[in-house]
Amino acid sequence: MRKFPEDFIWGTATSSYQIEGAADIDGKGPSIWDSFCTIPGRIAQGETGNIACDHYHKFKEDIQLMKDMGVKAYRFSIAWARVMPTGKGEVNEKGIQFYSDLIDELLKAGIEPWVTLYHWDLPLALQLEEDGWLNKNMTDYFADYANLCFDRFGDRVKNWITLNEPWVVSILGYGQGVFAPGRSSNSEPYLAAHNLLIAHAKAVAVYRENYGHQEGQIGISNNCDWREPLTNSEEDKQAAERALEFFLAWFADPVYKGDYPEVMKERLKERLPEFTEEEKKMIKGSSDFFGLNHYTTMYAANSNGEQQEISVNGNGGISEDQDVSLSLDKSWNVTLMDWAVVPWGCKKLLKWISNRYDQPNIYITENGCAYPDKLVDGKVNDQERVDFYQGYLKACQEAIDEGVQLKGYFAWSFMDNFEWASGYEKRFGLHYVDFETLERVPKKSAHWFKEAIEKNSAE
Ligand code: GBH
Repeated sequence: MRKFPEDFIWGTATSSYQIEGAADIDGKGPSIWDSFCTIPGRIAQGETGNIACDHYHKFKEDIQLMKDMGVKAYRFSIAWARVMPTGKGEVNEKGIQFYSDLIDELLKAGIEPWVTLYHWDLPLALQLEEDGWLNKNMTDYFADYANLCFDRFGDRVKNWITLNEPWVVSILGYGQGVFAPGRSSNSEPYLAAHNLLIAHAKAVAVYRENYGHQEGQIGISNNCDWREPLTNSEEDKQAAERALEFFLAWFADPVYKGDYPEVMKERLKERLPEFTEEEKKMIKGSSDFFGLNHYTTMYAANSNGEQQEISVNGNGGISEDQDVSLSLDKSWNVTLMDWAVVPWGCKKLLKWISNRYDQPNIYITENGCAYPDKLVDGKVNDQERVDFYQGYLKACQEAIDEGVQLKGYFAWSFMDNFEWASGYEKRFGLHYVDFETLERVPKKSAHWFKEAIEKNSAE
């Protein structure tokens, strides 16, 4: 049996707004997601994260379930507005206490905390008073907030992720408007992304300058789906490459090479902001590892100027800027999100990253799938999810065999939760959650994952 490296990190992941609930208790301030969910028509069935999985009150039970699964690491995010209700200045000690207790409980269970500072739930005050990520001031507020987290939790937290998926924040939040703050523009995504990158780099600088003695690692998690050329034509190959550059290199090139990809500069002209020389220096090298969230694959073809409609599903960016049209293969299985299950796309993406960025240490900080799970006689037989994980993890093993420095893998998600604009219908969990009783039940996939961890293999 082929095994993962000895020190491979097996983990599972969640985010604050999707699981915590307790949206306005113990001094928490409102976030842009609290506000976005109140707008009619934005969220399926008008759902909200007000209660979600009530993890705020059930975290000990949840950590016990993680321990039962044998995970070595747990990736969660801090709700900025829980620790800083208006996003700046005043600190909410009860919020600090919650995360402090969570971290202590994890360490007691032998589980390493991997903490994301920003998984989309911006304090509402920063949106209303500062215009959110369109304002450069945000970069300093974020660095101050990061400083607070390093100061209070860094004695125990050794793995930090500044931002989760700035692509989603920019494209879905400022381009397509399907996520908070719900803006639609063809230039704002590039400005929001620019400020997000600078905010990330400032937080990393704070960590490295003031918290070196904590001896942790810090990085950013970007999402990218694989783009496979539709045909062997040179045009389609270039289209697929271009799509990956607009998707991932948009964020990763600044971090690894110090600037945006040429193709984006050429095509976007003045819509793409420029980094100052000082900013370039600060951003280059600002990630100790390559955090990757990966879900699916699509074919890419040169669209020859034929404009694709902007998909509300998130199609890899603003398509007319890329001049790429995307499609699926009819033979591919799809999940409940209509995302295709293509394990070889994961392997190809890992190799693409490895080649382009000189073999960085990579952690897959999210990978997973939604299916219409049913609880029957106290059990959930989610064989499709077992197959999904087995397929993707085998692809990871192949990538490692071919030289990719993949150091860990976090399954999304630990439990069913608030799936943003899709509400609670789309279940991504290894644990089933009954949203009436809030009872948690390990699915078949949780049992399978436990065995894979024990064997240190997906075979
Ligand atoms: C992650 O984002 C989030 O970090 C997490 O909070 C969320 O719960 C989880 O995914 C599941 O959605 O329509 O075929 O073009 C996922 C980012 C970007 C992945 C868009 C899929 C669209 C595929 N997603 N991409 S397609």
